[in-house]
Amino acid sequence: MTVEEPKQNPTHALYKPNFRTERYPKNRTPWISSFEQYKAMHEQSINEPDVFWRLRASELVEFNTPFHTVCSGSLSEGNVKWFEGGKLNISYNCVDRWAEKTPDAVAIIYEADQPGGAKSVTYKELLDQVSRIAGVFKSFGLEKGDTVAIYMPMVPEAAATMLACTRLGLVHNVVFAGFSAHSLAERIRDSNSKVVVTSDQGLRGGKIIHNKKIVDEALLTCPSVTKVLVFERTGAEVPMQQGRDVSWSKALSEQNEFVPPVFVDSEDPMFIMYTSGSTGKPKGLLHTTAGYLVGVAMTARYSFDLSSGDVICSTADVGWITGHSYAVYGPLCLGVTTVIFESIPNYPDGSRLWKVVEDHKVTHLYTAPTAIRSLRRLGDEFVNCTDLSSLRVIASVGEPINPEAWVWYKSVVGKDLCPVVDTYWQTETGSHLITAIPFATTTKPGSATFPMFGIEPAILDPNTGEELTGPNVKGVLCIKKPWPSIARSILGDHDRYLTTYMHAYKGVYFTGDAAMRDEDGYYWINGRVDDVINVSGHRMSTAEIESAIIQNESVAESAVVGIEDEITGQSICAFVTLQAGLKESDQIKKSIIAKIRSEIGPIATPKNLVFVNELPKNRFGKILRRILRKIASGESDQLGDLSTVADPHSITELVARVHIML
Ligand code: 6R9
Repeated sequence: MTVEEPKQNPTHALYKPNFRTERYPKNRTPWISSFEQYKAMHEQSINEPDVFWRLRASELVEFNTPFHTVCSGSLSEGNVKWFEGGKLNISYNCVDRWAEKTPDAVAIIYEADQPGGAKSVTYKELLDQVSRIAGVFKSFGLEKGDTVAIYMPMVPEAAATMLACTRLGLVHNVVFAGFSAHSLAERIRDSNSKVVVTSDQGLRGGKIIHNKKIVDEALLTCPSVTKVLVFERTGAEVPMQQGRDVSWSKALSEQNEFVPPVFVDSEDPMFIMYTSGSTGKPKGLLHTTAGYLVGVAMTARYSFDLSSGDVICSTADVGWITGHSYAVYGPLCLGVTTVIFESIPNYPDGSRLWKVVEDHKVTHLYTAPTAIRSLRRLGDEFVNCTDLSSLRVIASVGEPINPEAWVWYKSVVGKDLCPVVDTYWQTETGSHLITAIPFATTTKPGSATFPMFGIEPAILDPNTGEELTGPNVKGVLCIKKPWPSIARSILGDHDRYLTTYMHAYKGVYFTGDAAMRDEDGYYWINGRVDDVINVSGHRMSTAEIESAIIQNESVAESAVVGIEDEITGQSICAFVTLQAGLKESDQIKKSIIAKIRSEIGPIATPKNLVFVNELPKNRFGKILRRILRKIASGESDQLGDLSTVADPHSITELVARVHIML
């Protein structure tokens, strides 16, 4: 693949990087300071992957036993392996080696939910805590390969728990503490987790979340769990089940021996992360050790231009892949400081996130378009009353960022002195796929720009699977070659892994996203092509929400679609038909919504729920979501080809109905 500097294009603004005029420390140069350097490295990563990755692995990660093979296997066979023969330990790489070298450097700054409650954890202190937690895990009888579920608020202890798992070769399964007891139980059972680590309660935006209570409820259907370690976040009295539940503070204080890291094989499982696919059942993506760590460390270094002394604040919860890769493992593997932000960007007011930047002298901010859009709406005063002069790189992730939000981020937050880095990637990919390089790439607002090292994208015709080469092409986005941090499987369902990602199109990895490559070779991500809705960067499957709705006895059928939303990117719109003879009521609506919240969690609450008499279907009875999406988006005049609709009259009625309701 060759990429060229963009031509001046009147339809897009171009932002040329120049670290000498931006806020760059005088005594440093960026890791990559020109587009030529990016191009040369990218070409090497594609043409001589062995040379490129051997170098990166040796620069970024310490192996206890060196690997003999850089990469083997293929995407089409779904048997990719990286750094085989090597042995390493993740917690050693992220904690011990910095605790030895720079013990008093700050590893984590904890910004608690209530402003003013910040505290710092040095690498030395982090090592002590990780070792103690590992000691507690050993006392529970956990052994290499066992799985631990983590259902915690955004506190340093959550990161320390993940690191303690990796210290012993345990597999962690972090579940976002906003998921319901039902969703948590499903993930604990599917992963066969033996231990759950949680907190008495959580605090988010001033609201109490009853984590322990939710865990107790989930465990009623999880016989595999023998121990629950309960971190005292608020100190509230919570019921403790004798023999099963263990107090964090008590158990950790009883540990008095240092627990050394267990060196594991490069391809040993490291963690499972559940995400929504196009069917109702969430997928447990399995990531392995060396490839993941090399991938996140490499991207954290180059996509963000991170070095020791920097302070990164990634606002994503550790329950999402972004929290794993760029709040915990990437930054700590590089020995930098990471801010763990427990609250939400607008609590108690719209300047909270900016205050965090000011208070902790954050150099790198990584957040989602939905946060950028909602903070923008609150007005520039909230930004301008804070001192953001520490910021050097501002980045975005989770969904396409619209050019207006991008330009606001660049000018109002970055004062036109910081590059905006829009990073496109997925739970499955472990680390960035397409991203600007902050001091090398000329950016266009709304484009994720160019492939990261080792990534060879292809745009395919969705129907024929043929690669569309050249400029100005639009199709489905695939990746042609394996990269180190790609998920190796879906837990317990390798066939689903193969069919979803590897066999959808021949010989390539299928992302599930549509994309366009413009005349200058820039990539523009256009969103999902499958039945996945992305609300504020949270992936949810339509099928999962529909199956929660259908559990209500009054409901006959339902269809859920994602529609464009100014703030959250997409919002959920649910169409519901009731059983014959039943009349819609507020009460039914409320109970459907309550069910969705308890089955999946509050994040899956539909913004609109519309009762209709009939859903549009084709002659085989398949619901025509395409039509519902158009109607819900107010585009009833552009319904397109209706020839497949079984009963065209139903559409007229539906349109009239929806216009009254929405
Ligand atoms: C990291 C993460 C993945 C899906 C992905 C795509 C969307 C993520 C994006 C983006 C446009 C970006 N997505 N980043 N779309 N521009 N910069 O978000 O992982 O939760 O698995 O979601 O999110 O649709 O396929 P995950």
